[in-house]
Amino acid sequence: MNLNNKTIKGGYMNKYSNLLISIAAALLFTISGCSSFPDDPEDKLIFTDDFNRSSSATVGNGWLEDPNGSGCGPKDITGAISKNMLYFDFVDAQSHAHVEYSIEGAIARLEYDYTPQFANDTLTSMYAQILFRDKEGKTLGTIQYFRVNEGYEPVATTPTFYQDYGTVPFDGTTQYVSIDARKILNTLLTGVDPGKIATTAIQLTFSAGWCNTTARGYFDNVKVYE
Ligand SMILES: [Ca+2]
Repeated sequence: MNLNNKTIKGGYMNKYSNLLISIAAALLFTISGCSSFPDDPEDKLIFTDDFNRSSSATVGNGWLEDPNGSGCGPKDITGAISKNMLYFDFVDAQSHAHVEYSIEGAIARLEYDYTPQFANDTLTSMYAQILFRDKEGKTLGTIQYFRVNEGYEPVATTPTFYQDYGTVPFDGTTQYVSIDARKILNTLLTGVDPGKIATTAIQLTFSAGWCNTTARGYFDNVKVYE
């Protein structure tokens, strides 16, 4: 779903539908005693980061930073905080940089926004990975939500790897993502034993395939549910 969908969806909300929702929420409160009204009542929000903090060269709030590390040009590019978002800024660079946040157990859902701001070449991508790991830290299975401007082909699903593939313009439009990790784990990652999952790592990656790529992008509003 992109921002346009969000806007269209919001456009349907008139005062009457708001009233109906209020009545429905009031009924739910009465019946269940539940004060919240989540999308999926089974999912519980366990981690959130809106990156609303001072601009900084480091991301903070428990995120590990992994620089691009290889390829042409500078090899020390990491995430930063800019405009109250997580920011990646490649200038004449290559390869991929990511940040990672680790959570105990298997997560149910990951949501975030991202803005592919600018890219001067193809093979520029922004993606999230959900890595299910055992107690030794070995990755048992991976969900990858992959978006590239142009040039990469989809990667086939295996019992331990699932890719949601798509193309996206680097034109500054904010995109919303919701990944049903529990469903993918239970139905597609058939090679992963859920009982062996000790931690889930969330990785947010910015990647440039060509030398001399100048590209920028933001991630924001990360929400993790269990
Ligand atoms: Ca923010």
